[in-house]
Amino acid sequence: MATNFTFTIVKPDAVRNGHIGSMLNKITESGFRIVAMKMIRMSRAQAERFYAVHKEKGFFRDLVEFMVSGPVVVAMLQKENAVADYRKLMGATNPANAEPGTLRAMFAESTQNNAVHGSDSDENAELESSFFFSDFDRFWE
Ligand code: IDP
Ligand code: MG
Repeated sequence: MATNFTFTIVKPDAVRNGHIGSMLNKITESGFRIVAMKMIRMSRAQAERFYAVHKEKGFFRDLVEFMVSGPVVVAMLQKENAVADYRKLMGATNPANAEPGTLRAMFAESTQNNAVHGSDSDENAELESSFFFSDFDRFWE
């Protein structure tokens, strides 16, 4: 695919705390175009598969419980250098270490309940996007 994009999740804590609008505003103001989006509640099987890379970690069980604890917003974001720029916009995994003005500094509750997911590579951006969206759901420019 010629276009540059990343995949994001507004996590259950941020949805519960009423931050969907503010976060999407910050994301679009930062130059990302929303090219696919929907609100869903992940099943346990989906959450386990999505975070399979972390299944040996001590926090895996709690992370899955958290991700199925309420609805989330999943979206694809298009921008030059999307993956790296979005990781920068998210801030550090632990919001206490996140730069001021980043999504996690502004909206996260804790290391686990950290408001937002963003892909860590172009390959994972495509894998994660295809997990939730078909080609027909993607509104490329
Ligand atoms: P990332 O989301 O910044 O890429 P990862 O290391 O890929 O961070 O971890 C995935 C998710 O697992 C984090 O966003 C966070 O919700 C959760 N997590 C990561 N490390 C911990 C931890 O030490 N304790 C509890 N939850 C964690
Ligand atoms: Mg990660």
